[in-house]
Amino acid sequence: MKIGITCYPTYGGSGVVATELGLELAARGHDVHFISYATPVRMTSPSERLHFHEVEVMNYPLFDHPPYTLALASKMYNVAVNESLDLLHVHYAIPHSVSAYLARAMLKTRKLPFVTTLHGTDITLVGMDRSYLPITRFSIEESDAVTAISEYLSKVTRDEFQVRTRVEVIPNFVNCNVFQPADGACCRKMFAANHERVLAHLSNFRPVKRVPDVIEIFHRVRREIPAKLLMIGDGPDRTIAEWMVREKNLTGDVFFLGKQNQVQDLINCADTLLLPSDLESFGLVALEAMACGVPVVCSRVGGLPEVVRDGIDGFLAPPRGVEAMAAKALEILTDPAKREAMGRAGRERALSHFCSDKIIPLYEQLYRRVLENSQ
Ligand code: GMT
Repeated sequence: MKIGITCYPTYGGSGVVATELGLELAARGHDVHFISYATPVRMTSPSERLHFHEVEVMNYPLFDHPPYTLALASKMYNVAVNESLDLLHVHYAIPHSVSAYLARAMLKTRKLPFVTTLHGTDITLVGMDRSYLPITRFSIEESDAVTAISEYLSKVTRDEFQVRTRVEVIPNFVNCNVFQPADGACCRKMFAANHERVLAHLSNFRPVKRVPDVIEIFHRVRREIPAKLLMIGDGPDRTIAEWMVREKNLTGDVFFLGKQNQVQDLINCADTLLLPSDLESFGLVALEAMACGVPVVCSRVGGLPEVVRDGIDGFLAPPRGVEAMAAKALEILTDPAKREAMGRAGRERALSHFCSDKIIPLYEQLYRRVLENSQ
C-alpha cells in the first residue's frame, strides 16, 4: 500500500508512535510518505520506501496566524496525486484530520480515505475546548476510520463527543528488539557509583507530566538511600524542576539530559522509571521502560492501568501522591529480587501485548478494510 502519514514531528508520544509505525510499515514493504512541517524526530534517513514531504507555510503580513491547516491539505492532495497514495493516516486530530478531510474532498477523480488516530490531549484537553469541539467532532465523524490508543481514550471520545463513529482501540506499540533489557553498566557509570540506585523520568516536561512531583518523589527517596535521577527530555517545566533541585540541595544527584534520541540506552541504566502524570491516555514511555525490563512507578490515571499492572510490572498510585510514589519506588529500589521480578513481568507483558509484530498487522487490516469500504 502507499500510505501518507501526518503527525507532529516534534519530541512527543504521538509523533514517536506515528514515526515508528511508518518505519515498521516501510520494513513490511509498504511505501510510506511522511507529510509534515519538519522531519519527524525518530525518522531514519529516507529510503526507497520511506519518504518525507515538507509542508511549507507561506506567510503574508495579513496573516496573524499562517494557515498551516490549508498548506497541509494542499500538500496532502499533491502528494496523493503525485505518489498515487491509497490513503492518509493522521495522528492527533487537530488540525490533521481537518486537513485530510479537505484533501479527500479536493481529489475528485478517485477516493482518498483517511484514518484518524487519537492520542490523548487532542481529545482530553484541546478537543474538548469549546473553540475546537465542533470541528474535532466533525473531523472524527468524517474520518473513514478512527482509532484510539487505549480503551480509556476510546470511551472518553464516545462519551464526551457523542459521536456515532466507531472508535476502535489499537494500542501503542514498541519495537521489542530496540527496547529490550541491556547491560546498562556502562551508561550507569557515567552518572552513579556502584552502591547508588538510578531513577529516570522521560517526558516533554509539560504541566500534565507533573515534573515537580518527580523531584519531590526523588527528594524523599534520596533521604533514605543513595540515588541519582536522570531527567530526560525538555519543555516548559524544566526551569521549575531545576530550581527545585537547587533549593533541595540535590544538584549533584540530578542530571538534566535534555532531548535524547537513543532513549533505550538511558532507560536501561535505570532501576525504576517515574511517571507521575495527571493524565496519560496511554503512557508510551511506561511501555518503553517495561520492554527494557525496568519497573515503572506511575499514576493510576487514564490508560496507564491498561499498560502497567499494579504490583506486577510496577506500581500505580493516586496522581499527585508523592509520598505513596516515593514509598513504592523505595520498595523497588531496596529489594533487588522484586526489581528483577517486576522487570521480567514488564518485559513479558510488552512481548505478549504491545510489540510491533502484534500491533502493526492490526493497522494493516484496518487499512485494507477502509480501502475495501471506499471502493
Ligand atoms: O501529550 C500530549 O500532549 C500529546 C501526545 C504526544 O504527542 O505526546 O501524548 C499522548 O500520546 C501519547 C502517544 O500515543 C501517549 O502515550 C500519551 O499518554 C498521550 N498523552 C496524554 O494523554 C497526556
